[in-house]
Amino acid sequence: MSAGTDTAHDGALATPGAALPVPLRLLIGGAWVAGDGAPLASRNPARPDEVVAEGTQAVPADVDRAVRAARATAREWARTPIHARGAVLARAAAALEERADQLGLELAREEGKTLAEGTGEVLRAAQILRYYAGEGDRVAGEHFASPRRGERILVTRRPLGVVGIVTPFNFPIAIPAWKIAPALVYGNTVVWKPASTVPLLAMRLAEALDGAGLPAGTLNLLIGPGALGTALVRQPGLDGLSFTGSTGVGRMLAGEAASRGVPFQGEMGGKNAAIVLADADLDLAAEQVLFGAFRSSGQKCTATSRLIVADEVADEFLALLTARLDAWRLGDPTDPSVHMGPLVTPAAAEGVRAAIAAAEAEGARVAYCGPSPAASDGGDAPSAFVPPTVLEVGAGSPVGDHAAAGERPASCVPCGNTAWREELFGPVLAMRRAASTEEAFALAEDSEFGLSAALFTRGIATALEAVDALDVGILHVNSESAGADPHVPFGGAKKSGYGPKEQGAAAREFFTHTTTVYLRG
Ligand code: UN1
Repeated sequence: MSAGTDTAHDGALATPGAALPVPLRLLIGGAWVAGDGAPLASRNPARPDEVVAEGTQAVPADVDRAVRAARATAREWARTPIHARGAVLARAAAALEERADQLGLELAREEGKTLAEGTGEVLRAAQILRYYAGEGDRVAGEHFASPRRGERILVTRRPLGVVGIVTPFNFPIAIPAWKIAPALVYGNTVVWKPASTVPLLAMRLAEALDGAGLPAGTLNLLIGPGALGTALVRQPGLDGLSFTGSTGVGRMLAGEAASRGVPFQGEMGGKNAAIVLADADLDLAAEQVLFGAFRSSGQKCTATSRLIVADEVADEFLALLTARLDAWRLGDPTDPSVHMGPLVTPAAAEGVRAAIAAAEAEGARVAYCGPSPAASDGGDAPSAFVPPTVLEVGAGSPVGDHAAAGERPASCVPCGNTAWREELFGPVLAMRRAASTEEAFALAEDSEFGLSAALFTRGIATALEAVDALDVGILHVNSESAGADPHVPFGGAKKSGYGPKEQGAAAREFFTHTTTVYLRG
């Protein structure tokens, strides 16, 4: 439990639903403190006038303080029995479960996803904490025979030490939980920099862990701009960095980490395809493509952003999808009847609108564009809402520079359209038609990313063929491309990921290293 508080923050999980804006604090060395940096206001993207939380940001010098605090407690935490470390996570999970409705509301207000998704995410974070809370009961290392008499060889695990965690806005509590929980349970101490657009939910997770009895300095929370992440990776005292976010920032941090010999784990972009074949249950496929593409306004790295449909069912499938989209309500995400809220900020929405315009200028056909929601109470301020949009690309689109282009059937020609290539992180689905299963798989592979894919078919042989044909980290057969369970590996192939995968036993590969012990009596 933290001590040395220099503000009114008592380290307990505050009661959400209290008057807005909630005051923000950083957690450094066990003290909840105001930052010395610029003021920060976290606004409700559905109601630009509503400030959800406010405070002051950390400055680069705080990174140094936080890393020192994490270093000071690293040895003691590493030697704390893993079951005791897990017990802290279990208590934090219970605290989140108890307040799931209130925290879910705060999440919807701060990030813009629906109340149901927000509450579900809080419960998911608790589930992740519980999974890692049980790590002490699982296999801790390996035991090999020795070629020499009287000797055994053990492979044991050690924590890295002080790890940096940099997390994105789109899962403000679940992604931090799935990095911080394994980091802590394997005996690391943590300096965490969340996206500055979702500081309230970050503070809530840190409060739950702090209130559950983490020793001072074991988890440090720095709220502030991206420059803090760069300062973190440049800290000489840092022993590892786990990042989820944009490809550009991820590659920059990976380069910095590599130049310092610091292990790096990166979960970056996705341009995930849903492939609907002629033998699919089209109604099920339409439901799942809708969820994959438009839940959370498409702001998931696992979102379905490309749709590949077999020629013979393409029009029928589009009609089914469009009918569902017609019943899809946009609006204030805290209204339980709403299916889709705004993007995280008006600026993010502007970027997606510009990309749609670029895609159209490049020849994309608008197959569907939902109605824009009525102007919110933000007056003339730019809206954070973007309606669900389906763009058919292909025939008329500029063709990318691809060596194999000349050898492929026409429909398989790599497509250079912005909506097909770039991760837009919004409710935009780029569609192409395929003349055969082989073409459909080739189109799915026409991306530098390889995070997830969804295949809709009734054919088991086709599904098995997809396992070999698609270079992705996650393959869904007859379900949407998003989603992840805490006990199995999560991460991408190709340029979607870097370093060991996340979650389940895979997380151990990043957050620990091995010691091989040659043991003679
Ligand atoms: C999910 O699909 O439920 O940033 C999780 C992201 C991913 C997490 C996806 N790292 O969207």
